[in-house]
Amino acid sequence: MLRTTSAAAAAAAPTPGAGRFRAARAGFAAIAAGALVATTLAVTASTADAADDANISQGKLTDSSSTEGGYTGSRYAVDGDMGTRWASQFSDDQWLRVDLGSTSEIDRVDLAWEGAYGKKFEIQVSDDTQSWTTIATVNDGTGGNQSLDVDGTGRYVQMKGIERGTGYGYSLYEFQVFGDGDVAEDNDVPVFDDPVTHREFQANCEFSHFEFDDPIVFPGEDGRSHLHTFLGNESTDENTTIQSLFDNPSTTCTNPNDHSAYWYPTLYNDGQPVEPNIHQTIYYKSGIEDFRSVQPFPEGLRFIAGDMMATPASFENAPGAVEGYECGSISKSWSIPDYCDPGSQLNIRYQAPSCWNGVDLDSPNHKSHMAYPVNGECPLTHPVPVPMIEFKIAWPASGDLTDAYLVSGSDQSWHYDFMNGWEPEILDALVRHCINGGLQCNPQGYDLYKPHRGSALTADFELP
Ligand SMILES: [Ca+2]
Repeated sequence: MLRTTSAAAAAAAPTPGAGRFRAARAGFAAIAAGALVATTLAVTASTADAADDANISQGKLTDSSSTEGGYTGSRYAVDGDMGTRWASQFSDDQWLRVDLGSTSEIDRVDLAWEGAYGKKFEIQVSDDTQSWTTIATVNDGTGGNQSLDVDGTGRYVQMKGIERGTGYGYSLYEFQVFGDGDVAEDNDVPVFDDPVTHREFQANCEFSHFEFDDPIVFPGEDGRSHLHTFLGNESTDENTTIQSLFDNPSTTCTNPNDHSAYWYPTLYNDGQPVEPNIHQTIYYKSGIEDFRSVQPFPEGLRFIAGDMMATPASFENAPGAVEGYECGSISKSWSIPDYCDPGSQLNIRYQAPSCWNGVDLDSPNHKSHMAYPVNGECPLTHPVPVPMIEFKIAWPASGDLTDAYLVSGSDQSWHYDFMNGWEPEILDALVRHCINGGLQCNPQGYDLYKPHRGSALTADFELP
């Protein structure tokens, strides 16, 4: 269920596929001799001991001080393609960095320079991108293909330019780090150069139905619950199970592959349930700083976000609190406003816990198998980062709301329930492309502001 890392796969049993990413020293020389028009690296057959001298930079995440322009981003220096290159702007103090994914032993760095080469530069390693150790210094480089024997350990490796060899910048066709570490699979997390402002996609769903049911808290007990408002899977009732979500896949969500059930206590106004017959936004985001490590929900995961027993103080200070209630010009209201401008919507934004304990799909209180991140990281007790759901629920409620209330109790009793019914490969594609890829995606997995990054899914919400 969990996406295995390339490290585990490569270390356990090198496969012919993994071997495609292992360019031996001889392979690199062959490329040089074959001129720079070659489009892929020569490869050697995979062998059991290849990991001692594997190319552990190819396909990994990269960063750089600058790029010269289009199609010269840092990722082109680790794409295994001698027809593509990274190029910096035209000044001395530039760097190219690769994130090996985990701390690795490094014993060689090969550089394939374009005409814009580094005369003086250093190879440095780091485990945090803050403190760097120099493991090679070149003072009289002449460009071309350079192979540097080194002895270092670190997660990040960089070429730090000191003095350029020409009036241009620094440009590398390939920057290859060899050693004992993880070898990327070609379906690993995408590499990209864009500044990251978001790491999310929207899984918007419309109102489906009201029921006095709760398949998580009162499974099998018809009419046992207070009134719930259901979004997503149209079959959800007291008998809903993970299996039934897939047996009855019809959904009000934009993406037809999202068979998940989402529900929350119904809002009443003037004694009547308020049907949220307007657009509902459900974000799937990264709740942690290292958005590249977020994994899809495991199949069958279900949980409750929020606290029915919350006090005004605990509601406001809850880790899931975002804006509280909003309407018109009112925001960060920790109770339902008494009055909202006519025509405005009543909204509430609330975030779910996004760290899973890696074991339990549910727990007795339906919460303790999940946790909120602490200081941007998942705690050791709940080490698996999964998407952070953020409900932005909207009700068509405005004007006088003095008689509006949540059926669960106080205004601070806001909570919601989730049962994962995503088609696994579709959720996986959206998480990789949009969350791991640092995008702001629509339900199709497309970032309107970064069209060059493409779309995770087709217009029919299928895999490309
Ligand atoms: Ca390249």
